[in-house]
Amino acid sequence: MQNLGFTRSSNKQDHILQTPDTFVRAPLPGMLDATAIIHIAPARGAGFTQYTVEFEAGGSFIPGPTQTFIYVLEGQLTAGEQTLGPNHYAYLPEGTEVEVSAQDSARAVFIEKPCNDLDSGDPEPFSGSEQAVTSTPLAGDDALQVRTLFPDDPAYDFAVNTMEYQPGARLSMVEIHVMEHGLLMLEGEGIYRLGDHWYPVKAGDFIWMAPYCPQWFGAFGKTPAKYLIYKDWNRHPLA
Ligand code: UGY
Ligand code: MN
Repeated sequence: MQNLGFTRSSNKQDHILQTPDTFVRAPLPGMLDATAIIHIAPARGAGFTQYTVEFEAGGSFIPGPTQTFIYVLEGQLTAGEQTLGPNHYAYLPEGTEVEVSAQDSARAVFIEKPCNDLDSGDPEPFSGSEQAVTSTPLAGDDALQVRTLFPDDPAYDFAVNTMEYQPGARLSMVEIHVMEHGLLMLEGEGIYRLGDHWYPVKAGDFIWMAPYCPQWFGAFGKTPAKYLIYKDWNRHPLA
């Protein structure tokens, strides 16, 4: 498609908006009939990686030894003993070696973070279905529901949540905080404020927010907007 150099994607000092027209695919070690879209990595200053893996039918991937969170977007994956369908997730602690494979084509988010373990205990593997998690309203707003996918346990040094906004719902404040975010729009659309820019965003878009990036979201359209969001968590900033 000829777009004459136009894109909604943007790469600013404290944030990135990456829209699907600018996604670049490349294989990673351990992949067979699969490819990765690396959304964010330490090369850009992040403390984690987030990428989408696209599996062809029969494709497989053995992630590296870093602790890894997997969230299935489409299709079905087998990870070791487990079968993960759409909206299912799994966490693999550091050092786990598991082959992730797809009988038919599938897509999944992979998030990896070097472990900051201190003396907080060993993180255990877990898995689940996002839809089975009870949601809680953010700051008492029933129109903005958060699902926390990680156990509430200091052994885990990052968190991944989903946030679902009814049309018209919005964050009650502009947040500015030390944690960074990797965010994938799963459904719907809205306006994201990042730094001093306001971007129209929709399902399929990826956003990275550096520490202290001013951030705010408001949903529009006729259906809910929902995103998957990573943040570093549970550790002192000097750790
Ligand atoms: O968890 C968060 O910091 C979340 N409220 N941030 C965001 O949605 N941009
Ligand atoms: Mn935030």
